[in-house]
Amino acid sequence: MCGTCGCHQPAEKEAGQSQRRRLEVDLDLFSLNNRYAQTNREYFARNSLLVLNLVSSPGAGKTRLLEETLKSQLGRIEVAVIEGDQQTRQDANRIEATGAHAVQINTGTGCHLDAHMVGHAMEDLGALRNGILYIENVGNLVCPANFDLGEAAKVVILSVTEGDDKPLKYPDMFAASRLMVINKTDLLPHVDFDVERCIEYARRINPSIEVIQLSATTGEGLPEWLDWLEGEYQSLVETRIGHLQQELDELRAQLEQG
Ligand SMILES: Nc1nc2c(ncn2[C@@H]2O[C@H](COP(=O)(O)OP(=O)(O)OP(=O)(O)O)[C@@H](O)[C@H]2O)c(=O)[nH]1
Ligand SMILES: [Mg+2]
Repeated sequence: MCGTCGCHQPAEKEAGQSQRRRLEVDLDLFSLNNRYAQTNREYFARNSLLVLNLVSSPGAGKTRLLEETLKSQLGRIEVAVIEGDQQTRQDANRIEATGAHAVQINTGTGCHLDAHMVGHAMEDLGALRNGILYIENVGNLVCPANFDLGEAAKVVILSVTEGDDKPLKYPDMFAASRLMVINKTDLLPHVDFDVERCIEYARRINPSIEVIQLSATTGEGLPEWLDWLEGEYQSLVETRIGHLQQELDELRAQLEQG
């Protein structure tokens, strides 16, 4: 049962005052989260960090994809990972085995990370700037959709063993994501998963969602994912340079006037 977002509540059975009270609590929770998310976003922008929130069902391959990604990026790009799981530090250990810095957050009964938890985790990653921060959210295709962590984008990972109907059944997550990664394509010959149908469903929910198909295990499709990441990082750097240039121009103008 979720201890924090109230997603376990049978809302349709509630009525009158208790339903209104529940709505007020939810609104408070989301507005508080949004304030922390905004603080995180400003911190990430000041430190030129591209922050991606990886969301999926349990076992879709988030950690495996991160392991392969980090092997390719370490030494070229500053990277770090925040790991969210209910229990254990198994995923953080896997990430650290690649040589990357990882911070594990255990949510206990909670079914998602929130912006406050991420802000605290940043205290352990204080030296990280000018790079990419990956946040692996708790494996859950429902609640993480509703919580802004201050990230640049959510990336939903769907593995072909889960069924091609997931975008229609869990629309909030696909609506909230910029990119859908279809993982475990090496298993396509063995499962009943129609890639085109899945993409059509996802775009019915979110017409602008981007799609990359890959297998984290065989490496097929991985270059496209790495190019996407580096493209996102490059545009963040260019935006940051633009802002700094603007600040410099304003300062120069002030000095010339005074
Ligand atoms: N065949 C195949 N297996 C994969 C692929 N990617 C991941 N796996 C396997 O799927 C299982 C789950 O992978 P994880 O990376 O632990 O999944 P996760 O999304 O991080 O799981 P949670 O953190 O528990 O939500 C592991 O046995 C992986 O080796 C893939 O592309 N192909
Ligand atoms: Mg994992």
